Amino acid sequence: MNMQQVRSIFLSDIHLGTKACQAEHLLEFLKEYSSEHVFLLGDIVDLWSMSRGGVYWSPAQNTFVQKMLRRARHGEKVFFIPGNHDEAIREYAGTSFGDVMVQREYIHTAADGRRYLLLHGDEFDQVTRHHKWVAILGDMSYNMLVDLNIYLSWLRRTFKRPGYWSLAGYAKRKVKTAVNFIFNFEDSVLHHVRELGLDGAICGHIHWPQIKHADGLTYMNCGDWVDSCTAIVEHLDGRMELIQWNGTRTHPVTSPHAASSPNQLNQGDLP
Ligand SMILES: [Mn+2]
Repeated sequence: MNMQQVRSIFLSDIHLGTKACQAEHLLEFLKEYSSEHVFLLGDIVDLWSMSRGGVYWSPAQNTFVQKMLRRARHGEKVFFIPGNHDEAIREYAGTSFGDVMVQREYIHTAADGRRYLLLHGDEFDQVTRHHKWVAILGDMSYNMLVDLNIYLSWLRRTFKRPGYWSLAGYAKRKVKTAVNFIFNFEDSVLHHVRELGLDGAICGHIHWPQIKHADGLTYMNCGDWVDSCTAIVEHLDGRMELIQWNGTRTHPVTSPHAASSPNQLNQGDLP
């Protein structure tokens, strides 16, 4: 076994229990890295979607859980900070399952002495925080919109109304909203970190992998294992790196979204 030794691995938004979860890729990634700490930053188990009627639990998902328990048993420090999709586990903050420690949030001191707030991040998402129903509707709205557009076009033709309601125009406005959403989220997290006097934060939730430096602070987002297949690792000297898993660790390790400025986002890139 030729594993790369790192100090910490940060993972979020794995969404176990759903078909979308890319557990096989996650297992490949974990095979390549051994670490002193593993931090699971929320939405690890998607209790929310499971309770809405569909539990999908693959052998790979099972293996992931077993590997985590095993790593914890063998002396790696494994922390679980629940997110909004595994919110029920927040009740157990301060306790541990096996050797996996559950925390509401955590301050991690990196090898270089920098201190980072570890959190899931949903408390900084103004949409899920104040309007849970908007988030639920958001999941379904795009598909509904496409259906609606077909119906509206038929209606307009039937009643011989001029003009055409543009789905493309709507999508463009949605992208702008999504970009603002990401910026607002990142700003709110950094604002909180500054108030706490820390050096940065590592979070998840918005499925938008990122390492970004602003005003002497570092914002890091692990991304997810549904779509982007990304993780953050801390090297032995405290250097943080965003890894995009493409089946090999020799893949260039820049932000998967670094090439596209936020103004050039495609509809498919929405978090
Ligand atoms: Mn979340």
